[in-house]
Amino acid sequence: MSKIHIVSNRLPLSINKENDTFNLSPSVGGLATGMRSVYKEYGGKWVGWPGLAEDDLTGAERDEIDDKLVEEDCLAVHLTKEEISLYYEGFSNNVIWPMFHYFAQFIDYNPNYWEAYKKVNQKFAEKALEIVDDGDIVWIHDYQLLLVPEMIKSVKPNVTIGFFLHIPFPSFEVFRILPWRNELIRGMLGADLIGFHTYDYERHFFSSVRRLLGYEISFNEIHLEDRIILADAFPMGIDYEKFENLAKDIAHKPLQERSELHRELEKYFLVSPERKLILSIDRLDYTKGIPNRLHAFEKFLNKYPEFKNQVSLIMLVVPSRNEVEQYKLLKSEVDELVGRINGQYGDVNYTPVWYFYRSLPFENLIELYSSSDVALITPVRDGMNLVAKEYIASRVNQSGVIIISEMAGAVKELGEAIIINPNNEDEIADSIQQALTMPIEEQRRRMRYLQDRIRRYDVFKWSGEFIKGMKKVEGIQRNFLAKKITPQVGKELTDAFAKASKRAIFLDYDGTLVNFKNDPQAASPDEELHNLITKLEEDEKNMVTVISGRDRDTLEKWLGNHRVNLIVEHGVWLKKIGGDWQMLDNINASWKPVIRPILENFVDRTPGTFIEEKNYSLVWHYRNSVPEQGELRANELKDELRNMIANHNLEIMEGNKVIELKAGGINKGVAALRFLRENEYDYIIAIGDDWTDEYMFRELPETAVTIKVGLKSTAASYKLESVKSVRSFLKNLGKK
Ligand code: GDG
Repeated sequence: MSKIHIVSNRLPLSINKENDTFNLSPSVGGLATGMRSVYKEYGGKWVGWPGLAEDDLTGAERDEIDDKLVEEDCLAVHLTKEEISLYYEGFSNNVIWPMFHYFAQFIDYNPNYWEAYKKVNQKFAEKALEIVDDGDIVWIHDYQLLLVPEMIKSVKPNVTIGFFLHIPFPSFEVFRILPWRNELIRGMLGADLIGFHTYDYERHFFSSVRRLLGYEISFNEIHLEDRIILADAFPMGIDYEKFENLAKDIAHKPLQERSELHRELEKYFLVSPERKLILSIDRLDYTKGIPNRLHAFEKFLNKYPEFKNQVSLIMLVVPSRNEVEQYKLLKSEVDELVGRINGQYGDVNYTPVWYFYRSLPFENLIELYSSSDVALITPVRDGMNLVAKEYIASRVNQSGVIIISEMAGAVKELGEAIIINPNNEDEIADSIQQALTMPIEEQRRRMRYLQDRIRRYDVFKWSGEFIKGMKKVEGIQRNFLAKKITPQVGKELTDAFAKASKRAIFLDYDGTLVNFKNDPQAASPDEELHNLITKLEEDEKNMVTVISGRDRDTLEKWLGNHRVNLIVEHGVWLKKIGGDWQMLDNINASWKPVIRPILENFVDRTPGTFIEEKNYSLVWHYRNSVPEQGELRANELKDELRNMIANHNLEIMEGNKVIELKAGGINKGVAALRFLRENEYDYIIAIGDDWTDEYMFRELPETAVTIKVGLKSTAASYKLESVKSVRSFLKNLGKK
């Protein structure tokens, strides 16, 4: 069984020094809980930073920590203070964090951060490579390690890599601002499966992949030169039972055993049974919408004065990144707002906002969840938000209402919650009133649905689904690679070629012999290609035919000096070696003036597109358009032409970023067969990349060697990944 290893910025253990020895204790976070079950079950290791600066440790202390971690199947990546400051606090938290949460104004474009980020990502990758074997699975987590997938893949291509992003992926218009955007995307594309919390983050990622790197995406598959990658949404869950069980225990605890916090909460309700509590829990972060929440609560008290003395907001704010300027400013803003509200609306018996600026033990957290009537979650951006799910799991009597921001990933699964826009204070104030007055039957009805859903898709299901995804992508890649010409198969093909005495060689041009260029006229043959063709044509046993959708003049100009046959415009024209151009069929072009204005209209409406006119066809090129718009317009165009093609006996051919209209019944398959009828061949080989070549692959006799360039599904018997691999394959044939 293949092992599954985890790589994340932090190891799932906290290290404390007591009496000169180091003790490890497990972290309680959701990721640690979910992943611990995974790497233990699959016999893998966890690679990450232990949380202490390397410069604060002696060599012996470092070894002691490493040994203790090994017992827990963990491997430490040690970081110096400088690395922590530049890679973690710098690039991760002052560049990626604000950027991915749409706070571009807070980005610190410090090139030293980027250099450190690359270096430390390399350290993580190297540590992982120490333990990863071919066939293993590696699951990498989060925004601190975006470059690690590629760093591992480039060294060990036979390892399956999963990457999960815990924060949002921003829209392309925001992501493009980053100077290092291409490198980051390339880093992520080292993975075989890329997971996001929601489909929206996934589609933003696709859009950046398309626009920055030009890769094709069909459904949720990204087609790289030599691999297929899957991306998908996996909304992260929580350890539901842990919260539910502890909440049940707390509910049944005798009074004298309850914690101090719990007793304080009970006292609050003793004043009047009508009293209610609203709860919020988050790290002190500008993404969490803490000031928005306070403003809205103030508005609520002002608008609904009957709730004064009856409702308090408990705000647990966990200190975070307190050295950073924005966080310091936020802290003062929150302190001031809390002071203002308590000053204005409070009295000796009533505190409107209970403000805890610290973190609390897990048990207290559950006490807060169980005692609060409403959870008020108002982030301006949040990848998921587990607090919402934890509140649901802790409501064992099924009362309670969630108010949640539409900007939190969790909202997609919480349709029964009250959903608000975090910038709309009036709406939040009214929602608080609605939540506080919601009849208990209604609360239970909603809570039951929420609990069913969150219980089902818990953190174990989440990790299980992600692992299933990694295995699925392994299968897809195996299928796609099944037809790939391995060195062994390549040798068999060239040996058979060597034995043959008369060989017909059909070669498509664009995407097969040369790479696509933005300007089709710029794809002329280079010296290597000329030499390659010369080598093939010199052998009397070979009959080389370049079979292309190109027009006559271009191919004649580029290849006219070679001893090759040319079939162009997908089979309309043939020029045999030493002969003149002849038309293979009697075709008319009277339809062109009717169709051309339609294509022109599409050119006008779609920047970057243009028309190419051949003798017997018209082509609309959209390679240079905005990719999504190009695809959309291509579909519109096909729709619009569908009615006209029957009347004119035309055919629509969809090539690589082109839509071509030409007379029906003519294609590369028909042309190749007709050509073969004139002579006997004992070896036929055809190589092509797009679906116009599929006609050829289907029509040729079964004994023909048909080769598709690229990874898409095909009728051909074999596949080569790229133009480069076609050239080296042909070079080997040329030696025979
Ligand atoms: C990132 C994304 C995404 C909070 N205070 C205390 C405490 N907590 C625990 C909560 C909860 C966790 O911290 C916070 O989880 P979130 O999901 O709200 O946020 P981030 O930590 O920023 O996480 C986020 C998440 O990754 C998972 O993918 O949801 O969007 O930003 O579990 O219970 N725990 C204890 N005491 C506290 O005072 N013990």
